This record gives sequence, structure tokens and C-alpha cells, in this order.
Amino acid sequence: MAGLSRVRPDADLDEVVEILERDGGVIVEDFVDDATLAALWDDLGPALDACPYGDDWYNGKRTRRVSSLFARTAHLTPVVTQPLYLGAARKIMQKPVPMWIGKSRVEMTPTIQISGTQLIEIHGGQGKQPLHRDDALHLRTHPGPTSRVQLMLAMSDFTAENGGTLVIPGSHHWDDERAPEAHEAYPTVMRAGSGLIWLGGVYHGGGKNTTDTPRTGMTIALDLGNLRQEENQYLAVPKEAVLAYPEEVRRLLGYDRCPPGLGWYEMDDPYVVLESDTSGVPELRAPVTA
Ligand SMILES: O=C(O)CCC(=O)C(=O)O
Ligand SMILES: [Fe+2]
Repeated sequence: MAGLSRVRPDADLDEVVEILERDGGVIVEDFVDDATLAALWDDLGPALDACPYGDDWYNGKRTRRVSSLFARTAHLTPVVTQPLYLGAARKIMQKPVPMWIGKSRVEMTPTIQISGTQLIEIHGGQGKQPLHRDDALHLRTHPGPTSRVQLMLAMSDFTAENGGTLVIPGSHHWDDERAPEAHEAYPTVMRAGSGLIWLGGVYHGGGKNTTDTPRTGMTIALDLGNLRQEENQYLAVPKEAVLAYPEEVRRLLGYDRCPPGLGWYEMDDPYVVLESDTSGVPELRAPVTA
């Protein structure tokens, strides 16, 4: 097959989900507006400039990576709640799971959560990253249900020459025996402000930058809510930074319960506790008497 399909932000969500399930990835042109992109650069540019190059073969020795993004800017709401991205992640991962509880047949729908965040700036001289699946973190077998829907927002133009993310369309359908080959990968070519959405089971990797201009991308991963987050958001994002975001984003950052009951605090919804000033070891609640 050829490279990935491209859609506009007003594309139909069901159509985008269909493309993602078929090809494993899609490019959304003009994913965010210019004002959002400028605000992100203002907040995050200095952190990138201050960041040293990586020091290993996987993360890249001519690549700068900055994480804890929700702590570093309060401007990520339009990115993570972009309707085609969040909408597709919800439709693809929030599938009801049937179960018995006593004699009741019930269905539990998992939450989704922000797992990892990173700015990735690939500088000239950086070679290709090994092709990999990011859901390898979840130690799943393939093909199988999707546990991650990921975004790469182009903070600068992505080209075939400057390291635009390499993607093997359809590779989420492969089993765990078939190895990815470089000649099967297509570079992601998109303008700053556009976004690549791809499923965790798709083989991909950072491209080689043969130019003298860096390629800057922001990646955010949304994972199933019953898995451990890749980046520890509770440590990465201080409470004040979480509170700068609206309820939907706070819940995505992990202040939520995944049905039937993962992630509670004091047997309650952690979202409620986030808004109170509880810290440290809580008082025991009085026992409820009949
Ligand atoms: O920078 C890119 O284009 C992709 C990076 C990536 O896939 C990773 O670090 O896991
Ligand atoms: Fe990756």
C-alpha cells in the first residue's frame, strides 16, 4: 500500500476510526491552530533549548527529548481533546467488557488516560531510530486489541529529509514473528500544526535528519485506563498544574477510576480528592452504623 491517508479536521470521526483500524495511522492536517502552536512554542521552546542530547542508541544521540509536558504548559487542552484524536482513541479503546457479578450480567467500559508525553527534536546528523511498536510497553501479543492511540503533533514541518516519523501502514495486523523492514516504512510529511495519529501496534520510528534544521514533534500517548501509565503523571505533573486543566483533562491525567474499580483513593473517586486540599495520610472515616 501507499503511505498514510490525510484528512482535514472536519472529517467524519467514524471515517477516521475506519482508516485507523485499516491502516493503523492517519495524518490530520491543521490539527491545531496557529495560536495554540505559538503558545506551545513559547512555553516549551526554552526547555528544549536547555535540554542536552540523548545518550543512547534508542533515544538518539543527536535528539533532544523533554517530558512532563502537562507540568510545563497549560496549553495542551486543544491538543489532547482534539475531537478526531480523543474521539478516535475513545471509540477504539473504550469497548465494553461483559462480565458476571453474581447473577447480574453487566458491562464495564474502561477509561483511557494520558500515558506518556514528550517533545522530540531530531537534529541534523541523527540517524534512523529502530522501527518498533510503542505498545511493546504493555507486553501484549499481536494482532490484538489496541491499548494505545498516539499522536505526533508537528511543532515544525516534517519532511522525508528531516526525520519525519517513519511508519509502516497496516503493520498493526502483523503477528509477533514478522520483523519490520526499512523499505516498508513511509516518512510522515506534514506541515507544522498537523498531526499524525497512530495505533500502538504499528511499527514506526524517528527518521534520519540529513538537513541542518531540527525537526520538532510533540508526542502524547493515550492508553487504556487499566494499564500503568508510561510516564508517571502523578510525579511529573504537580497538583497546581493539574488544576490548571479542565475536568476532562484532569481525569485523563489519571485522576479518575477505571471501572469496575481501579485507581480509587479512600474508596472514592480520586477526582473529588484532587479538588479538596487533602494531602498525606487521611483521617479514618467514622464507620457507618445501621
Ligand atoms: O520522533 C519520532 O518521530 C518518533 C519517536 C518514537 O517513535 C519514539 O521515541 O518512540
Ligand atoms: Fe515510538
